Amino acid sequence: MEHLDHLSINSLRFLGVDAINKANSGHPGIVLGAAPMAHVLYTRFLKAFPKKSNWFNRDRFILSAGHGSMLLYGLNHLSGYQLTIEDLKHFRQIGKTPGHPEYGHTDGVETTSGPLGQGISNAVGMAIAETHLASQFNKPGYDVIDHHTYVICGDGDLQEGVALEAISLAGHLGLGKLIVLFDSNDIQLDGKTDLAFSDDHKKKFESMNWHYQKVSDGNDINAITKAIKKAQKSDQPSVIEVKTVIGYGTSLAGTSNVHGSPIGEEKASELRKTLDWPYKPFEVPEDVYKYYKTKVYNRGSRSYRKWLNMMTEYQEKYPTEAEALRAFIQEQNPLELNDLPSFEVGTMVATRSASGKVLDHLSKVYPNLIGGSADLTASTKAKGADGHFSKENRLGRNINYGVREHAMGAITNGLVLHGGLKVFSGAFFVFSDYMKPAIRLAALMQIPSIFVFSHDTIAVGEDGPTHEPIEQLAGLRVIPGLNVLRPADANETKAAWLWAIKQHKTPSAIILTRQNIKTLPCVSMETFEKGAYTVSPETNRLDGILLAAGSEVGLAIEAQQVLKDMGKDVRVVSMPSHYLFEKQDKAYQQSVLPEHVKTLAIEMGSSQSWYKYTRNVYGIDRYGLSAPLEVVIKAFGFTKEKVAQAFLNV
Ligand SMILES: Cc1ncc(C[n+]2csc(CCOP(=O)(O)OP(=O)(O)O)c2C)c(N)n1
Ligand SMILES: [Mg+2]
Repeated sequence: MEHLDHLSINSLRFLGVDAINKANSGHPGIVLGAAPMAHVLYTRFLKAFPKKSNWFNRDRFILSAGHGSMLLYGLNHLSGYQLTIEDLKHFRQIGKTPGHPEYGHTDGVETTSGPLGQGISNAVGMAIAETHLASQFNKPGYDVIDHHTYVICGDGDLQEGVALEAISLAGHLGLGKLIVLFDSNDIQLDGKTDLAFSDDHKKKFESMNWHYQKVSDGNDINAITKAIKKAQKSDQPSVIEVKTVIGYGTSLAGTSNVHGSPIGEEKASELRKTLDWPYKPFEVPEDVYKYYKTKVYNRGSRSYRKWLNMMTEYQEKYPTEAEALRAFIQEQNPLELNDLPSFEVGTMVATRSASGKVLDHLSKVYPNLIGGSADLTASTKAKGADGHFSKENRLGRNINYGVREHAMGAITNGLVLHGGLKVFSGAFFVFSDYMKPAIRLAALMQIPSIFVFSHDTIAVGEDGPTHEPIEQLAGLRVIPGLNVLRPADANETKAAWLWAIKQHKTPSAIILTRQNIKTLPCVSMETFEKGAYTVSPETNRLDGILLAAGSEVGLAIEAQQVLKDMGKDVRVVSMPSHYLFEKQDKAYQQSVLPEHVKTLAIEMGSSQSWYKYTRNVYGIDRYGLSAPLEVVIKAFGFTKEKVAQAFLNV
């Protein structure tokens, strides 16, 4: 091994060991074992310019095994990202080096990883984004979008269902520029992987249309180099299983004891002897900094400049495309509510159908809008334009996810994280449970993924309780930073989409009906954005308020009439978004929902999320029924008479 490679790899190892010791917390095992492959990747392959960490055509690198965060921080520190040695000394303290890598928090971190399986699935989204954008923009001699997506993952990542879903789809789609380095050390948290795992990785990957290679010695950097070169030539996504030793060099090597606890001062001293490392904690030989400066930073700088020059020529030769690419990257939003199709008041339209129509329109306005459903396109109407995205048609903007909801969520996030695209997914609302970890990460990362869900209540009907959401609305509404939009009709659906598509930092879940519901007068965007508003006012005297969302708004308006006939003058408030309503000032909130006015919240789902607005909730806190929807709705008492009675009973 070259002296400088050797020195660099051990720098990474000791930065990890010492930072983890100082924090008295962290995962040294993977840092010690996987440092050589990470070093090879950065110094010999990665095309990234740390000074411009958001350079659009950079290679993406995802440490899916996010518990190895100190490896990433070490690499990024050496490479010249905004990450100082002081930051490393504050590993796992409030600051730039949190326990697991956090997107938007630390320079050079491409995604938040740590929940195993998510990172590698995000990477599949990034690789889809790359091939799609390349097909939209590249011209002969001008490969303006041309980068790899690299991943380091561990045994745990590959045991997760989400990863398998994503890997299977990546193979099917032939994402040749996705290259996964698998830190295969046969150890995980609880012990040897064979406690719970006996798959044949080679057979498994090959059967999923991946290019598989094995490197039998994780310290053999030339073998790793050769394998990456070979992987780059493959049309299939590639996995390189690199056999490593967890906790390499320590007396705990090869055991799970070194997976997730600091090795301590004593063992660190022993390791210094074993690896012949005379340096103090956090001391990095100057030659290593110089080496990374030459191999990563300067090489990246040259690639970046080359790309800028290419873009200048591209701009001259293909001004329209260059302008379109700029618009993609800058996330421009040309649209207003009036630009979208309108829905006639009084017509009966399912909001999923309205959503489908709006989406078709949006696809025309936004040539960078891409997405698809998990084998439910016909039901969710969440379908992208320009045909199916496939090996043969990289221009297709409809992604067929198959029945892989969890990967769909994570891939959606990866597509968004790549940049340049607006991205949606579609599923039955009840199966949002299958996507929850990815939705949570979108919220945590503050990225504008759009999750479309249809079949929102017990009104699903015949399919019965397995398919009828109850607790899902409450569950999603408590995710911090996620805007759950439950439009009351076709026109609110339009507004919901417009809101979602204009976001830069907020993910949205748009919750839609299966059944037809009455179209209400069009709400202005300004009013909609307040999250709740009076959709049908009291006539003279405010005897009370019916507060609802989604299909129950129409029901509340009918109940308002029943109450009127009984001499009660009530207001109906539509609340499509708790999230947006919470952002309004007290004065507005109180103008819509004045205190001390009898208020009944109505929702065909868990009562849980309404108690902050009223003590009186007409909800459903049990599972549904299988029968025609009118029967189910009636059985649960969601008729205008029953709702009116419930109000009177309060
Ligand atoms: C979804 C999820 N489940 C559990 C964990 C906790 N966890 C972190 S690392 C790990 C073991 C992973 O094993 P492996 O990928 O082989 O890492 P190694 O022990 O080799 O470092 C577990 C269970 C997690 N981070 N994410
Ligand atoms: Mg392992």
